[in-house]
Amino acid sequence: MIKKIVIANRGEIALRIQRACRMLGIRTVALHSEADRDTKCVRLADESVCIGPAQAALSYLHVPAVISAAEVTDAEAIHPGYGFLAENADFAERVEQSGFVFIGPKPDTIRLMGDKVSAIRVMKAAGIPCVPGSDGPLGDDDAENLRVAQDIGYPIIIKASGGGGGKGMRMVRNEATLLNSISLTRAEAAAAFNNSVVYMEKFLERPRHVEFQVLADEHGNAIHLGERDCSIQRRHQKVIEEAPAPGITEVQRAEIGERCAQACREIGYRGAGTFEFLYQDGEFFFIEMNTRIQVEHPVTEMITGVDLVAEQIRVAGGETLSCAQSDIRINGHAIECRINAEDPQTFAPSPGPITQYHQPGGPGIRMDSHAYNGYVVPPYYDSLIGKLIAHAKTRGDAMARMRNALTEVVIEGIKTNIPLHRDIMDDAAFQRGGVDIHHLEKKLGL
Ligand code: MV4
Repeated sequence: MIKKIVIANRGEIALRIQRACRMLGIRTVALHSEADRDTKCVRLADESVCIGPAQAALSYLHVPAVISAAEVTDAEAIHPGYGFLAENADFAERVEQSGFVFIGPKPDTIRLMGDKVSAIRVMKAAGIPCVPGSDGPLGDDDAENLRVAQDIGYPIIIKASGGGGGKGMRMVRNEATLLNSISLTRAEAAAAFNNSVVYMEKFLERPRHVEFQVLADEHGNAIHLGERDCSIQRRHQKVIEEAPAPGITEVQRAEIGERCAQACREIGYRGAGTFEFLYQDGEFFFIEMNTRIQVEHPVTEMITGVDLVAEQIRVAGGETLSCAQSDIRINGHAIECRINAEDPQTFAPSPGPITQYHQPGGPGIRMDSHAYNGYVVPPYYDSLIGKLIAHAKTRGDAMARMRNALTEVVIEGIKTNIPLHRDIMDDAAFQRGGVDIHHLEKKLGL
C-alpha cells in the first residue's frame, strides 16, 4: 500500500492529484519551484519541498532534485502528472532504481511508445488500425523512398520517430519535393530529438482527432472508457475537448475500444493511457499513444464516473482496477474548455496578478483550477489556469451549461481566452458537432 506520494508537478494537475490522494487516504508531498510557493497545492499538502528556482529546467525537470525530495520525505511513490517528466523513460527508470514507485507505465513501455515507429509497429501487430504508410523507418535508398510514396499515394507526410504532438512533421504534395523533404525532416529530427529516424504516412486532409482512454493493471485487466474528440485546437494546442465524440456509434466505440484494451493486455500496459487516432470518412487510424494522464481526462471522468487519477494510483500500488468493462456506461455528454492566461486575439501569454476570481457553479459544472483571488500567474510555465467542464444528459444541454458557466466566471487582472470559448460555443459548425482539426484555425483566419 502506498501511504505517501510526491507530486512532481504544479498548477491544476498537482491539485487534482492531491485530491485523488486524499480520497485514497494517502499523504502528499508537494514539490514546487521558488515561483510556486504561494500555491493551493503547497498550502494543502501534508509536506512541501522547494526543489529549485523558477525555470523548469532547474526545478520540475531536475531529476536529482525530484528524487532527493522523495528520499528526504520518505515517500513511496512519485506522480509525474502531465508534461515535465511524465513521459521521460529515463526518469521513470531512475525513480524505480531509487526504490520508488513511478505512477505510470513501466519505463520500457514509455520508451516504446515514445518511439513512434516502434509504437505503430506494436499496435499494428495488436490489430489496431493504422495510417497506410512505410511500416517502419525510411532508408537511404532514394528510388525505394519514391516507390513507397508512390504506393501510398500523394499527399504523404514525413514524421520523425522521436517527434510527436506536432513536432518534426512535413507534408509532401508530390514527388518533386519528396527527397528534399525527407532530408530536411531527418536533419531537424536529428537536431531536435537526437534521432534521425523518419517514417512516412498517407496525409489525411480533413481528419478529426479522436482518442480512446484506457486503464490497465498488473494482473492482466485492461478496460477502455470510450473516446474524446479533441479536434478544436490551434497550433497543436487543444482548446476544447468533449466526450463522447459526436457521431461515433456504440458499435464503433466497442470495437475500437476493445482493440485498445486488448493491445494493453498484449504489451503488459499498466496505468492510464490514451490511444490517439485520426478519424476520417468513418475510419479510425492510430497515430500515437500517450502514456500519461492527460489534461482532458475530466470529460471522460464526467461521462463514466471513474476517478482516473485514483485508478492510476491504485494500479501503481499493485492493486486491481476497481471496475470491469461491464461496469463502464457512457452517461451523457461532457465538454471541457481550457482557460488560458492569454490574449484572446493574439494568444500572447498574459501572466500577472488575478485581482478578481469567481468560479462558476450549478448542476453539471466542474472547474479544475489552482487559481484564487490574488493568485499571481507566473510567466515561467504554460498558460493553463483552469479547465471548465460542463456535463449534462445531451450534448446540447452540456453546451448550454457551458455557455452559462462562461458568462458566470470572473477572472480579472489578466487576459484570458474566455471570450474565444464564448465564440466557439456560438459557432454553428461546432454546435452541429464533428468539426475537423482545421476548423478553429480556419475560423480564426490563420
Ligand atoms: C497527421 C495528420 C494528417 N495525416 N498524420 C499532428 C500532431 C501529431 N500527433 C500528428 N499530427 C498529424 N498527423 C497524417 N497521416 C495531421 C496531423 C495534425 C493534427 C493531428 C491531430 C490534432 C491536430 C493536428 C493539427 C495539424 C496536423
